[in-house]
Amino acid sequence: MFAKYLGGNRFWSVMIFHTSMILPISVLFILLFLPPLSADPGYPDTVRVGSITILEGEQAVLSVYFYNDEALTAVEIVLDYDTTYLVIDSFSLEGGRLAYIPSTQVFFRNSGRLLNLAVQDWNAWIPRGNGLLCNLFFSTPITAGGHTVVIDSSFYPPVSSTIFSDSVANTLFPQFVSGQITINNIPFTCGDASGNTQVNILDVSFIINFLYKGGPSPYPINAADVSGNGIVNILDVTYLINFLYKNGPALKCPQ
Ligand SMILES: [Ca+2]
Ligand SMILES: [Ca+2]
Repeated sequence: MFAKYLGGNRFWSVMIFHTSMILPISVLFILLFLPPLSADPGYPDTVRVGSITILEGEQAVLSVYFYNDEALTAVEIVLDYDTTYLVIDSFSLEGGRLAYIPSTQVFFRNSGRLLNLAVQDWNAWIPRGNGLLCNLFFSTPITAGGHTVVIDSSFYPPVSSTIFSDSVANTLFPQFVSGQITINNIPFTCGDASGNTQVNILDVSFIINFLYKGGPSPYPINAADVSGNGIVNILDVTYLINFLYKNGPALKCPQ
C-alpha cells in the first residue's frame, strides 16, 4: 500500500516497512522485560499509613501497616509528603512483621519529599498476614504548629511505586490508605519565656540567659518573640522591658 502512494519506489517501500516495524518490535521488547503484572487475588492487599497528632517541636512516630493474603517476596512503599513541616530522621522495622529480615535486604531512600522503603525476603516468603510494616520518625520545626501534613502514596517513574511482589515475582498493586500528622501549637502566654504562666522580670532574665549565656530555650520559642517579628533577639528584651515598666506596646508573639 505504501509503495502505491510513492509511485512504486521499492527502496522507499522497504524502508517504510522496516520503520513501521520498529515501534511494534520495541513495544514487544519492553513488554518482555517488564515484571509481570497480576491481579491481586482474594481480599485486596493493603498498605495503610496511620494518623497521629503531636505538638510542634516533638518527634513524630508514624506507623505504616500492611495486609497481604498471599506469600510475598518483596514489599515496597513510596510515600509523598510536604517537607515544609516534617523532616524525616529515620525508620525502623522493629516490632513489625518484617523485623526478622536482615538489614542487607532492606533499602531506604530519602529523595526530598519522597520516601522509598523496599524490603525483600531472599530466603523464604513473607507470610500472609496483617500488621506493622515500619515506623517512620520525623522531627517537626518549632514553627510547624497548626498544620496537618498528609502522608500519601506516589509514583516514581519508571517502575517504582507502592507494590508487592508475590512468590512467583508477579507485581501486585495493594490498595493504599493515606495518613496524616496533625501538628498542634504548644499553648503559651506571650512573654512567658520561663514557662511558669507569669510574665515578669524573670522572663527578661530568662531571655538574656538564653541569648547570651547558654541558658535553656524558651518553650515554645515563640513565647520569647514578644515583638512578633519571627526572631528572638535583644530587641525582644527591650520590648518586654518597655511593656512591663514603661507602658510600651502590647506583646504580640506569633501564635
Ligand atoms: Ca514567666
Ligand atoms: Ca522578636
